[in-house]
Amino acid sequence: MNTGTLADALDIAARGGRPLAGGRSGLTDTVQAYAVQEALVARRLARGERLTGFKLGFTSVAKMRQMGVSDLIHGRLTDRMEVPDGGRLDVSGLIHPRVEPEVAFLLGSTLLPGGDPMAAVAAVAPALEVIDSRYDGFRFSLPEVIADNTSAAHYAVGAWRAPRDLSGLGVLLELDGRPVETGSTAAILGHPLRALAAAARLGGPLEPGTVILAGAATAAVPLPPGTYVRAAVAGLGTVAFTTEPAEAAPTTREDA
Ligand code: OOG
Ligand code: MG
Repeated sequence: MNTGTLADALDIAARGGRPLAGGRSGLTDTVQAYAVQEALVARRLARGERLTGFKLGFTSVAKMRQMGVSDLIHGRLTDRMEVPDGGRLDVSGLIHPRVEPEVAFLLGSTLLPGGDPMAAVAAVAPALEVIDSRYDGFRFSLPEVIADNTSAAHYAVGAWRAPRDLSGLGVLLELDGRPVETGSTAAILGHPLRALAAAARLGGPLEPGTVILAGAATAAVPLPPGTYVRAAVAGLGTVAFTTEPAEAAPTTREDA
C-alpha cells in the first residue's frame, strides 16, 4: 500500500471503530511508517483538529514486553483526543480500548534538541492515556504501530504542578477503585527526563504549550464502558475520568 492509501485505511478504521480491513498493513520500513503517521495526522488537522501534544511509546520494559517490541516510538496528540480531568469518555466508538498511567510535561518554552530539556518545562502532571490499536487483536510490528500514530486515541492530564524531580515515584492505576497496575516512574527509561530528552531529539523543536506524554510506566489494561479510571503518581497527584455506560441493548417486544 502506498503512504496515502494506508493513511486513509487507518483513518477509516479509527473513525469507524473497526480494525483495519484486510488485517495488517505489511509495512516494514520505519521511515515510511512515520510518513504514513504524518499523513494520518494531516487528515485530522484538515478536519479542524489542533495539535496539542507529542507522545512517546515503549519507554518502559513493561510496555515493550506486553506488545513484543523493543524500540522507542512517537506520535501526535490533538485537542479532539483530550478528556478533561474528572470528565467522561464515550468508548463505544473505539475498537478495543486500553488505558495506561503516564506522566506529562507541559512546555513553557521551545524544546530544542540538546541542552537541558527540563529548562523548557513549565509544569508536570499525572496522566492517563487511552490507546486503541487500529490493528486486529492489538497485534502489530513496530512500523505498523508507528503508522497508526502509536495507537493514540485519548488522553487526560491531572492538575499541572511546578516542575519537580520525577525519579522513582510510585504509580498506581485503578479501575472502579481497585488497583489493577502498580509501578514506578523509574520504569520510564530509568527516569522520565530521558523521555523528555528523547522527545526533544525525535520531535524537536516542540512549541511552548505542547503536552508531552512520557510513555506508560506499567502495562496497559482493557478499558470497559461504565468504569471510573484513576491514576495516582506519588507526590504529583491524581487524574481520573469515567467511561460512559454501555448503551442498553434495544428491547424487542414480540407481542401477539
Ligand atoms: C502503542 C502505544 C505505546 C506507551 O505509552 O508505551 C504507548 C501500543 O501499546 O499499542 O503509548
Ligand atoms: Mg502511552
